[in-house]
Amino acid sequence: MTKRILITSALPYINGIKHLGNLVGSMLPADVYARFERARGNDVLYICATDEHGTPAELAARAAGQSVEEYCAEQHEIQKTAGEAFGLSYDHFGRSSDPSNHKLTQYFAHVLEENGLIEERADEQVYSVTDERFLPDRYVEGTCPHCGFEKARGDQCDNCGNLLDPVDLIEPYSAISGSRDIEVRETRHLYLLQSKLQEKIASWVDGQQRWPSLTKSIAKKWLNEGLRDRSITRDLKWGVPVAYNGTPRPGFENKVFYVWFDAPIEYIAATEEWAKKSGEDWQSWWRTDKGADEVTYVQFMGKDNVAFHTVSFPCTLLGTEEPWKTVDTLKSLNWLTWYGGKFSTSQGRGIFMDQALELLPADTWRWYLMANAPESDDTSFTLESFAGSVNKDLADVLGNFVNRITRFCNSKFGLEVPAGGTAGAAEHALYAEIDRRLPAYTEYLAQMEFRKAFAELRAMWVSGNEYLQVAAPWTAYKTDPEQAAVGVRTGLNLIRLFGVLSQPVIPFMSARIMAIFGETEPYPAWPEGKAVDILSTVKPGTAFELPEVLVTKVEDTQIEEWKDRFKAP
Ligand code: B3M
Ligand code: ZN
Repeated sequence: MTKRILITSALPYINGIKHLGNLVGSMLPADVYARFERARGNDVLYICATDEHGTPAELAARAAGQSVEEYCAEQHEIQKTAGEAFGLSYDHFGRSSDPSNHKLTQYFAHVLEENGLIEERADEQVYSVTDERFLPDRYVEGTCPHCGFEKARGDQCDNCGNLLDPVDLIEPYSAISGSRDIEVRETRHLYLLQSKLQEKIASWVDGQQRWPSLTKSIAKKWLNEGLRDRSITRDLKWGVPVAYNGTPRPGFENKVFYVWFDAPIEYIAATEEWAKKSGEDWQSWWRTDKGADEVTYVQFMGKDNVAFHTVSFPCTLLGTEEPWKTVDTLKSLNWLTWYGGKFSTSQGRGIFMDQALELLPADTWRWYLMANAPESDDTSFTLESFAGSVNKDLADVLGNFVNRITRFCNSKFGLEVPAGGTAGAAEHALYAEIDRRLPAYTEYLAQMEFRKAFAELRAMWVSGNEYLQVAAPWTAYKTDPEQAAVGVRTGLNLIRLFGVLSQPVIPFMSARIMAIFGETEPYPAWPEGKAVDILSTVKPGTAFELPEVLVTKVEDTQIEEWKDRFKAP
C-alpha cells in the first residue's frame, strides 16, 4: 500500500551559504530518504526553507551592507541554487519570511493565548544607550561567565558551547557599535507557559514508539529538568510582527516573535505555499482531522536542534488543542568536524556547498558524506579520506565495473545484451549474495541507518567485481562464447541494478547509468523479489550505449592544492 510520508529537514539559517557539516546534518540525509521512499512508490512530500529571522539575519545583512530584505532575498536564491546543484529534491524550498508564515505564526500565538498559555511579563534586557536600542541575543558580546572567552555572544559561547542569556555576559559591549555604554533596562515580552504543558508533553514523548534513543534521551533530559516558560518575542524590527488579524498588540509595536518560535511553524507554512503552487491540499498533510492521521512525519536535524523539535515546537502544536500533525520519527545527526575541529560559518572554516562543487561533482560529496554520516558519533572530514573514498568506492569499484563490462561486451558482442548460455555456480553464488544484501540495504534505508545502508550498497558493488573475476568472460570467450555471454549479460543486469539502487545517494551518476539502457525518470520500481529474477530484467537483444567514464580519480596534487586553498591543518 502506498504510504504518505512528510519529510522536513531543519531550516538552514539565511546567514550565508551552508558548509558540508550543515548539509550532512539535515538536508542531505532527508533528501536521500525522500528519494528512497519515492523510489519505493510512496507519496512523499519533502519540505524545507530558509530560516530568515532573528539576529543572525540582521547582523549578516549589516555586515554585507544590505537591507535585511535584500540580503535575505539574495541569500535565499543562493541557497536554493546550491541545493539544486547538490540534487536536493525538495518539493518546496520556502522562506520563513513569507506572508503565510507571518499569518500562521500570529495565528498560533493567538490560539495559545486564548488557551491561557501566553502571558505578558516584564523582563530585564541589555540596552545600548549609544545605539538607542535593546540588544537581544547576538547583538551583544562579552566575556563568557563559564570559560572566560572574550568574544562570547549573547545567546551562546562559541568557545565552550554553553547557552547564555545576554545579561549573563561579563563586560558586555554592543555588536553593532562596540559601545560599552550598556545598561540593563526593563522591557515587556510574551512568555509561552511551557511549565503548564509539562504533563502533556511528557505523555506525548512517552507515547512515541519510533524515536531513536538519542532523540528520546534529549527530550527526557529537558522534561526531567522541568519545562521552563520561554520568552517568544524580541526587541527587533525584522521578523513576524506581534499582531493578530492586522492589529498590532499594544506595547509590542517595535517587537517581533522570536525566530525559534516562527521557524518550525514554517514547516507548515511552506507546505501551504507548496499547495498554492501545485493546487494540492496542505491540510491533508498537517491536520489529523483532514487526513494527516495517515501521514508518517519524519524530521531530520543536527543534535543541537533536537530539544526545539521534541519539546518547544510540540508545545506550540499541542498547546493549541487543535488536531495538528506531530512528528513520528526524528533522525538526528552528530557533528561532521573539519579535521577534528569545528566547521564555522562565521570564521569561514571548512568547505562550503558552492566551493565543494568547484572541486568535484555533487555525487562524490553525497557519497562520501552519507557513507560516513555522523550517526552514532561525530565524524572527522578530511580531504585525504574524501579523495580516498572517491578513488576507491566510486572509481575503482563502481566506475570500473560499469566501464569494464560495457566495453568488453561492445568488443565481442556489440552494443546489445548477448543471448545464450545458462546460469551456473558463479551466478548462483552471486544471487545468494544479492539475496542477502539487497533486503538488508532496503531495511537500513527504511530505518535511516545510512552508514550501514551504504556499506551494504558498496558490498554489492564489490560482489559485482568479484563475480566478474570468477566468471571471467574474457577468458571464457576463447573456448565457450555462450558461457561468456552469461557473464556479460549478468554483468549488464548488475549495472542496471546498481543504477536503480544507487539513485537515493548518487542521483546524477545513477541517471547516467540508467541512460546506458535508454531509461529516464521515473525509474523502475525499487527491486523486490529474488536476485535470479532481478538479474534477468534486461533481456538478450536489448540495445545499450557506451557510457563516458563515470568518475575521474583524484590526483595527489589536487589534494595538496585543496588543502592549501582551504587551509587544512
Ligand atoms: N535554523 C538552526 C540551525 O540551522 C535553525 C533550524 C531551524 S529548524 C525549524 O541549526
Ligand atoms: Zn564559554
